[in-house]
Amino acid sequence: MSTTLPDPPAQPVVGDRPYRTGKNPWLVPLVALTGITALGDVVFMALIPSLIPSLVAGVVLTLVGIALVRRRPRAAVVVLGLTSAVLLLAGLAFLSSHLAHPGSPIDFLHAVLAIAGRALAVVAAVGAWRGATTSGARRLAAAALGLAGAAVAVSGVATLMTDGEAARDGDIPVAIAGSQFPEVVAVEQGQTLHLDNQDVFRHTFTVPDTELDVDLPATTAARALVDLPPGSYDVICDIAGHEHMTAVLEVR
Ligand SMILES: [Cu+2]
Repeated sequence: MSTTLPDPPAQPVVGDRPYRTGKNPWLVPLVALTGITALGDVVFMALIPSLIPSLVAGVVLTLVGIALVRRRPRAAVVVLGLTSAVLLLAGLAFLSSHLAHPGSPIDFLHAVLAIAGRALAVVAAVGAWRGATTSGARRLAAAALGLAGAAVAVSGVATLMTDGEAARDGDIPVAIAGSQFPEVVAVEQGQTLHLDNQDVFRHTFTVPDTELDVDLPATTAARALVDLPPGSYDVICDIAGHEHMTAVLEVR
């Protein structure tokens, strides 16, 4: 007489490795990278303040992916990996302009997080999908930490190095704070504005289709001659996500 043991429960297998939450070393960095990147997007939108549709969609998909990790790890890897890849490609052009202006600590840190965080998340998703080795996951985590440290250092140094132009007698003071211009800026032709950006983001003071286009890194000031014919001009901030920043420039 013999007893037969029941078959062990089947495990989904990717490559030659068991594919389970507890066993796949890439799921933790994948969740951490996508979670931190999504949190960065939320903080960034709260600070601007403005909702950016693609980032909102990314945050929602990231939450869905993280919620799926325990029960449906393969689906979670697909959702988190694809969301990171699409947002990375979609955001490159817009984010690279922020990388080129490290004088704005918030914009710069967000750009680093959005580009590097998403690139590393895509790597983690590929690693999780293929069930790659633990040492690879550790190297990825080390790379992410090193990058974050370097980004903070560059941003801090760049911020310390930026300074503003002091106002001179006769300048018209224009304070930019809370991502808002004064509603109306009134000057006489030939007068000079003293534009004081008090925010921790970059702004511009731009009158479209004219020479008046001043770049204002975070917490800096700049003087700008108004050499426009008398009239009423729309002023904008030419930064993506700052479309709500408008003013009227009255030139007499
Ligand atoms: Cu702005």
